[in-house]
Amino acid sequence: MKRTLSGIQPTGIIHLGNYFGAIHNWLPLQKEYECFFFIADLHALTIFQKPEILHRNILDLTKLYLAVGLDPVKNIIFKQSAVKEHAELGWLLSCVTPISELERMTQFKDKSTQHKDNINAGLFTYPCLMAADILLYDTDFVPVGEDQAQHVELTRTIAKKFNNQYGDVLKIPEALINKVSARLKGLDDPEKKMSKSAPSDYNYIAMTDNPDLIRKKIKKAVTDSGTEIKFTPEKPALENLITIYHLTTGKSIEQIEKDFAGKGYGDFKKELAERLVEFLTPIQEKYNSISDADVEKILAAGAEKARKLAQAKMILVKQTIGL
Ligand code: ATP
Ligand code: LTN
Repeated sequence: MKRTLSGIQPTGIIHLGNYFGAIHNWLPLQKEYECFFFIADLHALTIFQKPEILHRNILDLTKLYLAVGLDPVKNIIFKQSAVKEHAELGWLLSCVTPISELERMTQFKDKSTQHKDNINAGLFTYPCLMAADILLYDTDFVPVGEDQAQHVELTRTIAKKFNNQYGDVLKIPEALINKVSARLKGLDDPEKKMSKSAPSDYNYIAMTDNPDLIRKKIKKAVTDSGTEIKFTPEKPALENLITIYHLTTGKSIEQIEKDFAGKGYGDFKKELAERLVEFLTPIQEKYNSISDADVEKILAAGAEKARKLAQAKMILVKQTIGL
């Protein structure tokens, strides 16, 4: 059976961009593949995290994985830091990764501009650890949003280089990117991606936002000039909102344009907010019904399964390189 693997950093509340860009695309994969979904807590440390908040975020992100329908029995759901082979392989891979490749990474450039006071070595070698996450499990497919495509590409480069140097031990993975949801934009700025670390809460709809807040945020979302509900790059803000409507309801873009023919932005936004409330309410109910103890148990069981596979792979890798 082919394998897929993906992870998200527990750095705050997950928003619609994370959901549709990543997790939503994981759901159908559960039927077809052996899936690994993990919490990238080691990666989160590349930006300073308050310990008690990090711990809470790890539990909450796992809860969200479960609430949206990732099955902990069928899939391996775990925390990266619980399987020490990730860090171990990360080191080995850093020894074949050219600095010049790491310097090209847009995420490194963005994050080191955003966090000028903490440009640490981990932020720079982040892609080596991400490559280890992927290569440790002989992953075939990596479902991510567009912003992670460059890291998956570098993973392929690192794996090929390693294989050239030592022999064929690492499987070359492929990114899976859903074109429609690859990059949702900020509600307050359609030029930038929707982001957890945006300066304003009005940039995103969090998966845990309550109905009133969702209505308020959609009402405040920037719109373009004109009044017609039309999906066009000339109206980037509206294009983003129509994409969210499409992803939330499953309605085609053409159908949405038809449904709102002759209506204005106000009507459209009101409807969009209600559809989002309908979509998020059952997820939030499920989320609130899961206890921390349940989450801890699931993470422990997942780590145990992941660890077995990771240990076997590391034995092979270490033998190959003469350790
Ligand atoms: P931060 O703002 O802290 O960088 P983030 O919101 O970009 O965080 P990540 O944890 O880096 O979130 O990403 C988790 C997953 O969500 C990744 O697969 C990423 O590609 C995807 N993703 C993040 N933002 C978006 C977005 N705006 N549109 C589509 N996918 C996204
Ligand atoms: N870099 C990713 C998180 C991540 C990941 C991975 C995704 C860490 N390791 C391995 C896919 C596969 C992010 O910021 N979302």
